Amino acid sequence: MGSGARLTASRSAELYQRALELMPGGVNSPVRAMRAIGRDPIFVARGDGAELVDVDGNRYVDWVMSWGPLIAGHAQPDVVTTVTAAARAGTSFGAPTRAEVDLAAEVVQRVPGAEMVRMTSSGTEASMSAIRLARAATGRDRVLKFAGAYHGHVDGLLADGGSGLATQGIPASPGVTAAQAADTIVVAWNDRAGVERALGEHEPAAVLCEPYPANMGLVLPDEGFLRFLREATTAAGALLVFDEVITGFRVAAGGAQDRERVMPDLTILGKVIGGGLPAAAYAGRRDLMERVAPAGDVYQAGTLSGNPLATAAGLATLRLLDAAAYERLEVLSRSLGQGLAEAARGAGVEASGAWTTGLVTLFFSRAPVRSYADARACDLDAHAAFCRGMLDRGVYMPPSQFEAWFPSLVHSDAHVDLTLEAARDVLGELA
Ligand code: HOZ
Repeated sequence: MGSGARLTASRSAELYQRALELMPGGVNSPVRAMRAIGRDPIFVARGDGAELVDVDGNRYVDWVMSWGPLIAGHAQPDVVTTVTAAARAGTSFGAPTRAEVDLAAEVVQRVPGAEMVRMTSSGTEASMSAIRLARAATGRDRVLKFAGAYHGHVDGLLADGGSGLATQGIPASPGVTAAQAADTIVVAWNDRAGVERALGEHEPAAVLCEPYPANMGLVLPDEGFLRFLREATTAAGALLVFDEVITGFRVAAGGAQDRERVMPDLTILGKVIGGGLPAAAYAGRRDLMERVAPAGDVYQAGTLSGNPLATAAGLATLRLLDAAAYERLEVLSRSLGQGLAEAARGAGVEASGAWTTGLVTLFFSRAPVRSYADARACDLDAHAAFCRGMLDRGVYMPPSQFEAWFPSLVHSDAHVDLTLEAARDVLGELA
């Protein structure tokens, strides 16, 4: 690690060649591939706090942090100890455990809109299940989502999706039926008139949004937009569903709904709730959640839901997230977000920064980014060159303009300084 270092990659290259023969694109999730920045993926050997070591022995400051779960860092000692103890007691039972009750209680205590919780293994499952519940509760089929938002790879929610779909330029995936596509209404983020129109024309079961969209880069809501969504959905008889897979327990103890004081009917959670192991959940109003089987008739299930290792990791992580932790995360995120924007300005590169507690993006666009269309208009070649240069200097940032950086509690001021020094260097070359 260190500014100016050039990396070796022979073991990564060798593994990638083998992987290409065995797995589509050589990876198990497209966002890992690094095709959008014109290079091969880096194979990781281990994580250490806020740093990654690859199979060639190169060390990086990690700003991806497994795409969000690792708010407490790689191999955090409390998490490792708790998970190890849980594993010794058995890795899965298919029967209820005390840890599930404890984790559900933590969620209900922290997340304002969560009166009851159902755990799943992935955010995709949680999104799919929340939508099923919204449809059952309202007797309506359609769902309104926003362009550039990503809610996992649920068939009907892939339209105009952010994250890997945006990175690969896939506007609508083959394999989604016409009926599923027809039930999805897509509106531009921050477009009040578009939402009003769609609510009137389509009578959706739910408006589904990431309250702070972070799968097209971080695109914060305009002032009052979330409150507008709350009022407009109530008036239209639709549910408001917040996908807080990324923002949950990250931007504040109770997620974006806590920060913005806007209460959704249902909330989708993931990433931090599993502390780096596979766990997610959906939660919400008691009257809605009691429709879920076996309390009610809306079926949803999972062999590994509430898995003892994942619940142990989630609980250990949540217990580290006190008020001081969020203060630290805010200061760190501001230093990084503002520092990157200043570095771009200093180098004369057209860029605009976006940041909130625990999330940062540098858009290669002169104008502030308010929508997916704005994000797509960024200079993607410049972003790719920036990213390659940062990797060469030991900074592992998201290899896509359509993803956010994930500051954590274990990033130090020195990590930020090293990152900004590398950024000034690379941006200077780009200019
Ligand atoms: N949702 C994550 C970032 N946008 C990435 C998960 C994945 O697709 O692998």
